[in-house]
Amino acid sequence: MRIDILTLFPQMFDGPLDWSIVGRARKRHLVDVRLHDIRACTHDKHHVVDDYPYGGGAGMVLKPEPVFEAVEAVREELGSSSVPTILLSPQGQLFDQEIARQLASYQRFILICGHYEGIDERVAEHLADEEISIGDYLLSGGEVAAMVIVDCIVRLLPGAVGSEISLVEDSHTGGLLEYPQYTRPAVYRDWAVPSVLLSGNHSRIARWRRQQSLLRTAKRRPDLMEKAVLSEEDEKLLSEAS
Ligand code: 9D3
Repeated sequence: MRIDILTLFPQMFDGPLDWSIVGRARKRHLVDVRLHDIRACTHDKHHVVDDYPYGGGAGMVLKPEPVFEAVEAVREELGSSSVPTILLSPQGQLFDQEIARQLASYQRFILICGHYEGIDERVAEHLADEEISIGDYLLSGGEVAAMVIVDCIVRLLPGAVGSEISLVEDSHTGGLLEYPQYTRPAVYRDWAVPSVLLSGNHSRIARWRRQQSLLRTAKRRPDLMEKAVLSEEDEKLLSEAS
């Protein structure tokens, strides 16, 4: 997979994508992440990338020309005019695991990071294929959002994570929160690990974990509970706890 990231601040990406799963995936050539400085696509003496908003108002707006040129340069380098191009913006579709899986199936795509107070709307209308937001809060730019998306997608690539984890997790938790985990020591500062986990009774442990997942999802994320598909056994585990 190849991901081209267009940004005014390529140095922000020094570090975050060099470690852990993403760093290892890059070293193993499972993914090629390339950064492009949008400012390099200006042709005036002062490399101006922003301008005042038409109609007035506070702040500056990222000009369309350098963004269009930066995307077109990448598309030409890749020899394809149809590389999926995603604009990161607070107005975009909410990023979730389903969108991550969809992007993970692409051979390549381009991420455009906005900054300043916004970006000329013609980028969203005539250059980008999709607009994505990572959540309902304001960031100072799309860079951190791009890092979130790259991290999330790279760990879905075959070979990026130990196969056990990637295969088991989604199917097993079925949209519920995870159960609590513990490791040694069995007692730390007077806080004991739940005794069921030390019992060696694997079916009891499995039931307890499932029950914990159900209970904490119901309590903390009722929105996920509405979408979850529950078995009769699940309903029993939920009701016996209350
Ligand atoms: C909606 C706010 N805009 C109206 C004045 C200004 C604005 C603020 C912050 C425009 C862009 C930004 C920078 N944010 C992103 O580029 C961004 C983002 C985000 O802020 N939250 C969640 N996901 C994303 S993806 C890109």
